[in-house]
Amino acid sequence: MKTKEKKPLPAVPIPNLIGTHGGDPEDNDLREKREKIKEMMKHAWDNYRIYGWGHNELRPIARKGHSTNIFGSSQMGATIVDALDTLYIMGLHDEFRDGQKWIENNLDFSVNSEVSVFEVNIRFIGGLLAAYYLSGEEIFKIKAVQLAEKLLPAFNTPTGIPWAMVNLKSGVGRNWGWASAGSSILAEFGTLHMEFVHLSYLTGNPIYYKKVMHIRKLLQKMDRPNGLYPNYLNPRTGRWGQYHTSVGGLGDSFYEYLLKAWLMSDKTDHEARKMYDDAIEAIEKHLIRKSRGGLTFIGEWKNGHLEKKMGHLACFAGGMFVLGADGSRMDQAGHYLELGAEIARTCHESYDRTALKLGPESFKFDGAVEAVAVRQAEKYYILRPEVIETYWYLWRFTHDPRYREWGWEAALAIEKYCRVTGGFSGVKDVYSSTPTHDDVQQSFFLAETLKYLYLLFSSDDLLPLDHWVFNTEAHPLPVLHLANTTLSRNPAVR
Ligand code: DMJ
Repeated sequence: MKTKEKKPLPAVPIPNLIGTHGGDPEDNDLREKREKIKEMMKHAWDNYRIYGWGHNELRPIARKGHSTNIFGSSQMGATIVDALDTLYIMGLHDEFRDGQKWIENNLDFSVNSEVSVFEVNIRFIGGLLAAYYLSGEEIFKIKAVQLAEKLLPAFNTPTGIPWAMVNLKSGVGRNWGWASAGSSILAEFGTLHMEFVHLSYLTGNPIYYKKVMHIRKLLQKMDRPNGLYPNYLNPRTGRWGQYHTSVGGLGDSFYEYLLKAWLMSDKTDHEARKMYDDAIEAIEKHLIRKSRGGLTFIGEWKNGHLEKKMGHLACFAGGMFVLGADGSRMDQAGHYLELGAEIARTCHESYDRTALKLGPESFKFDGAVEAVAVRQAEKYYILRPEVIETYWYLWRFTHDPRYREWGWEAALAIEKYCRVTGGFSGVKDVYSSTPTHDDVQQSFFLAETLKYLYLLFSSDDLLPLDHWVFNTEAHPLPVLHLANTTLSRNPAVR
């Protein structure tokens, strides 16, 4: 390791960390289920360790490394970083140490590689910060800060809204070619807040905090059609692109981070809570409907028209609604608990109405069609976590046994149809009883899907929600007990 990398960061008071271990469930049946999830994690990790080590992801059938453009052109060990905290809470200590060693010796951000700012933030910075808080190992904090420094040039735009991609070496940024009118994406530039606040907290350097607060202030000043945030914003002009609003892809985690900014600030960041409440009110009014068959769904708003289609990604919102119930405007806690439960039921139906009992990427509500994918291109399942994530939040807040039952159904289906000798793979068509595999083991399967399943069969004292807030990649970050506006109570910032 270079000496530069050993530069110590200022000492800051570490929040009181509660519930980092254990969570042993109360009865045998639950213990067995939890053990099974741990075994699935071992299978995913061990095969990645053998066939994909250091690559970003694994091709479990070809048994070799895999990557996509979000990680750039270099081998950054995305699966290692994303999996660390899951290994930690499962007590897989040898595997955790193996991952740590790889990070110490190999994880290098001085590479000529163009990465997604959002993906690298949620998976790498989020993963490294969570590993740091859980284990106390300084190396994770140091690496998180080194990477964050490399992301900062992405904010050098006329508005301060960051580019979607940045070259880690040159600092040159640009946007996705497919995004409306050269725009940056709401769910990308709006999903930096949690990690950046923690970076300022841990380093004493306010720059990260300033960058994300600038984004917030700019958004607050803008007009919103029907109170809705469009998914596209041009970083050169500061104008919205296409009027498309969704709680699924392109919009999703922006809303999640407004709520979680408030929770992470020990409920002192009232500005974030207000933005969340306003946004959710408009979403309920314009995007949420009940189907003829009585299923509540979240559609997509496109240029004044509601498309009755819900993505797997939007299923996370069931969990978000229950997480935000306490503290809601005019004490509508009961309403949001109910809404979260209805979304969970709809998403469960989208799983139940398939041959594999795994949900499609996107499903429709159109006449007789309810919660079913229509286009072939929307029938795939790529090991995504959102439905299980919602089951887990519903379980924590209601203790209704149905959520554990539904989670177990999903775990069995993953085991039956996605498990292959060399790991776990997505499937191309959930309506076909003889699945074709896509041959990708996504890093979020280890970071999120298996973590939420493990937590679902653990007792609530493992990572309790009044002390931990999960980033959008399921990396737990502790609640910070400081005033949201100045960070002034952090001695390192004075
Ligand atoms: C994850 O990388 C994150 O949850 C992100 O917010 C969107 N979805 C993927 C997994 O489906």
